[in-house]
Amino acid sequence: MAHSWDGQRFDMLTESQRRSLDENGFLILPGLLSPDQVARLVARVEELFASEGGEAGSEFKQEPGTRRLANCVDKGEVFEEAIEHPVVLDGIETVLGPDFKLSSLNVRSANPNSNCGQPLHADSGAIADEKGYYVCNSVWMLDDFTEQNGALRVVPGSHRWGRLPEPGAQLESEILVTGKAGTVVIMNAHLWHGGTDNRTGQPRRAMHVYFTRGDKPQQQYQKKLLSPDVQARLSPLGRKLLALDDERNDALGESGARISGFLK
Ligand SMILES: O=C(O)CCC(=O)C(=O)O
Repeated sequence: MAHSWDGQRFDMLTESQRRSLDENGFLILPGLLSPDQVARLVARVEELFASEGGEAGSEFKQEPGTRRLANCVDKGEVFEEAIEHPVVLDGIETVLGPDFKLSSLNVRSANPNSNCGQPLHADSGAIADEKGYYVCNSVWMLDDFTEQNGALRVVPGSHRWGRLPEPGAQLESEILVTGKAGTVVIMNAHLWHGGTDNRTGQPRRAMHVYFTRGDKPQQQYQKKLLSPDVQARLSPLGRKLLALDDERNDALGESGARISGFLK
């Protein structure tokens, strides 16, 4: 079945893509965004870095060697649109099942010539529980990810191991995820992964549209963070994805807020 988003039609994931996501823990979707969509996202991201300055990312975490933004749904319609991408939502549902919501929407830019490589980790330090997987991320490449500029590394299949990596773990089976700007990677966030050093003179920018299962707290409690204006103009799907009318989410409140896989 096809669905439209921002004027384009998209086919949903095939059975073989779903199987690959299930087995490997990630799925690379090249060309999901047009050059124009990437340019709009990059323009807004750079405006925010300029206006937020040293505060950028502080609603969540700041990270040496990088620039970060947090709470992005509140910071531009391009981000409100992003959370509704039908193919991304299909990938998230493949991992989490039908009961899921946005956990956070953050941006991470690996600085030029920086040792900003991250330890292998699972997002939010999450280990699948008796109901299964409960965190799933999507990594939107706003620049090409290359072997040199701080691409994502992943350990295929590690989401099925039911444990977290030891500090400093290095595995021969890890691979680098490269691709062109406009590629989106659906990533079971229990998968062991991390950013790598940027050895080029240009930033490597990515957007992380991060989801969690309905019975878990959001990393950033959206109902408290979103301005009344943004809340008022959201679509019914947007409200649902942000859990704005969800008493269960209100009860979970801020209990999971600001938990990272490794940043203190
Ligand atoms: O931006 C990346 O390449 C990965 C970032 C990541 O895994 C994180 O910040 O937890």
